[in-house]
Amino acid sequence: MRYSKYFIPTLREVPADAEVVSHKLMARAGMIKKLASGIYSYLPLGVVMIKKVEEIVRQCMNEAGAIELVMPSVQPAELWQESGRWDFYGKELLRIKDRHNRDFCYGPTHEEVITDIIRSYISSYKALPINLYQIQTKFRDEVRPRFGLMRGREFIMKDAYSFDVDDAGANESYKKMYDAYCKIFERCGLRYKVVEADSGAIGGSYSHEFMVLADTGEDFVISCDSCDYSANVEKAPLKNEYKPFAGEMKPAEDIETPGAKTVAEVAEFLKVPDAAIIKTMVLNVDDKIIAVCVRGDHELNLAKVKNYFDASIVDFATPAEIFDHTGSPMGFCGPCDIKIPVYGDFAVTEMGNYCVGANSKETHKINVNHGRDFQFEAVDDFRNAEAGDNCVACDGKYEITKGIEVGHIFKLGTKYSSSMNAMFLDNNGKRNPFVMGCYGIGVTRVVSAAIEQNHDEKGIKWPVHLAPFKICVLPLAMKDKDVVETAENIYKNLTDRGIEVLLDDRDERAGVKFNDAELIGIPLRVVVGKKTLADGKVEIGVRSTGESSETAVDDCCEEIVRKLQELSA
Ligand code: 9G3
Repeated sequence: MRYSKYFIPTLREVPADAEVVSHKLMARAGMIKKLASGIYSYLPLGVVMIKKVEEIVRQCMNEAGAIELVMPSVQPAELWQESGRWDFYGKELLRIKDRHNRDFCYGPTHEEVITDIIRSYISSYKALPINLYQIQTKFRDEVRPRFGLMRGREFIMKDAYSFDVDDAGANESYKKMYDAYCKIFERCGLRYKVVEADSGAIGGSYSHEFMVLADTGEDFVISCDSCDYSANVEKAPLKNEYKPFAGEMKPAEDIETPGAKTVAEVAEFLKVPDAAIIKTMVLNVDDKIIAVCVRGDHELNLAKVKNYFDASIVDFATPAEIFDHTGSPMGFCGPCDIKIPVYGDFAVTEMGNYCVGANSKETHKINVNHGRDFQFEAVDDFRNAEAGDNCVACDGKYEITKGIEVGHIFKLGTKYSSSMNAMFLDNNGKRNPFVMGCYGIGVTRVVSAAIEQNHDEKGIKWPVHLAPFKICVLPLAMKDKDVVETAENIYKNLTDRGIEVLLDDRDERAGVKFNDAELIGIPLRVVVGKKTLADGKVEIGVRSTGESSETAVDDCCEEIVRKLQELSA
């Protein structure tokens, strides 16, 4: 490709709203351009990268026996009303009306559409299992889109759906996708971890997330330092290894704590550690108001609360709900003398003589003890796991790393087939709902994640197999006939070998050409300058190591092919 005939609008400056390096570099390297919040145009270099990831995904999905189709991005409300999800989702579901004033949504996912397709054509177990997938644009109206393509509102997803006769079959389909995903991320050259995940609102018996390890990841991955257990922090379970408090219970006492509200402020005021305070969170669990107590230095895990109560919606209670049910203003809730059931995280069982909110403004109770001053309905695992916690699977310790979720696979059970009456006749002639699985990969997010893992201060450092161009040829003096002719010959020689080459034939200074080549991350460069050419030589530079060497013009193509093979190993 000739730079002068292509379109790579590189930028010196970083867009103001770019916070993470992949967003900064994709904007500066002329790969994306923001149209609106969370909505991006994929410029030519961005499209090349997206197609490379799609190609890897397509190959592995086809090898796993999945079949490609494409479903519409605009979906009729009727299907979502059948599945019961039309009223379940809030503002995240972008709803639109057509000219006849009929309700539609811009597809955030396609369980309803694929189930409607299957129920129209498949009615016998003989046609199962089947796995259909698409690579398609999705829209989710995220409340805070950020980090460029990492968390956009419009994005490209590969979503696959499997249909089996029973749970055993569904497990096989799930395993095939699990293995295909490992192959996909290996071929993308990504360092990733598979973690047990919380299957969230869509039910199903289990799910796994594929996490690319990167500091800018928004998800927290808990992994054991001894065994290979790892899980999303939403799911990572904790052992109940706490001994009940057996110390002497001191008399409880209300004390004024003016100006102290947060755990840190109260701990400071009372000169006690955070761990000697209990936080009482008032929650709305499917419209039931309850309280959950966790130790002051721990974090409540809402996903665990939701799973414990098998609830659809769990949220923090509003100030009004808190006042109605505890008589307390926000921030002073405590477990004593309130009309709602109180639950506790395992860790609070070994606490005694601790401090809690007194359910009145700027007042706390000290030397409180459960069993005497209030009762727990139950204690269970309600907090986030942390680094240093004991692993549930062995006697190792948990570690915590940040990850970018690039893939998520779920067993769905019959959630959609039952609600949408998608049935097949089994080998006894009995009607059964399909047993489903669904499998997503964030294609545009994979491009961001690859840059998060492959960059330096000069720009992107594409691994060879992902690079949009393997080599760039940089003639430094566009007015010098020898320089231009030599560069053209090298460009032609390499292109004729089927290698993706970018010839920077712009009439620009050397520095501009070097900077752009480094910014867009091309693995190898061939510099054709007057001085070295006078000795019949050109210079070959390696992006990943910064090393460069001079080579005779006649040998340079062989040398480049050798270096490419070296880098691809
Ligand atoms: C919605 C909106 C947002 C959503 C969903 C529905 C996430 C929704 C879960 C999934 C599960 C799998 C197939 C591919 C892999 C993931 N966010 N999910 O269902 F209406 Cl607004 O999408 N779907």
